[in-house]
Amino acid sequence: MDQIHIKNLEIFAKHGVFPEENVLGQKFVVSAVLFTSTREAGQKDDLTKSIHYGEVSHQIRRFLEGHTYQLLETVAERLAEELLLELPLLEKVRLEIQKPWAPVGLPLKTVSVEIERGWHTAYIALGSNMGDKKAYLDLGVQRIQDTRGCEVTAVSGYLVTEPYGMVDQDEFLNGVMKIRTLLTPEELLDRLHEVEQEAKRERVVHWGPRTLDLDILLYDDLILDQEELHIPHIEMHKREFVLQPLCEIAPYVRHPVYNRTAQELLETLRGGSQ
Ligand code: PH2
Ligand code: MG
Ligand code: MG
Repeated sequence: MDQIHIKNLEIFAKHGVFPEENVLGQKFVVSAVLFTSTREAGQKDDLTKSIHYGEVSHQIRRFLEGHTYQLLETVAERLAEELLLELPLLEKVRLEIQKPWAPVGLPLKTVSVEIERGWHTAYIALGSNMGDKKAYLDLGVQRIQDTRGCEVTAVSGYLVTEPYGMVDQDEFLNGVMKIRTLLTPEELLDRLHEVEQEAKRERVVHWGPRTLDLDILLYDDLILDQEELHIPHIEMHKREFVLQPLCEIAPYVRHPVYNRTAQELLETLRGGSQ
């Protein structure tokens, strides 16, 4: 991806762990790499199609002057989040924040923290088979849309499905949503659990009746296997109630393990020749 660079922007601010740093202040030096496509702006010679590095530089200065954090890590984390939330064309940002006068008591050139943060694309399955099922799925979509650093970009239709696995329970309503998120997979999972809790979900029987179930299906093309979190969702290719709504909003999205599109997985499943 194309990059716009801001190098060694000097700002006087008051971040630090020592109280005197919060009073006296010191010099900070910020470098930013803004990842964005410059193609259209370059073709049309039109700044509104790009990111204005002058405005961003002032925004960075206002941010550092307007807050006081203990850690450079926090300055970097919060600043990256603010830039990603406020600049619609910014896909990813790399920030380095230096403190050349850090009170270390030893001669050094500088200390710094560097981070890279950006938007990710995830697909989340929604399911309910208790109470007002549609209202629970709607709640799931709304709460994720209301979450800072999450934007719902597509929602499939909801479909009524027979219970899979433990079959002696009420039929389900299922759907899939596509989101853009700044959250890590673990943070996203925690947020989904909070929303499930809000829907008063009680985890009584494994695979049993539930008011609201929110499962991460895909997160970019990440493959992750942890005790509590498997991405892609381990069963997604076996479940028509997942693949059908997924195909409605993203037939071409590719499963990174099986290297098949959602459409291909659905056809294979329906053909019964997995
Ligand atoms: N979820 C399960 C188990 N079985 N069956 C249907 N039809 N829909 C679901 O969402 C579902 C299920 C465990 O999460
Ligand atoms: Mg589930
Ligand atoms: Mg679940």
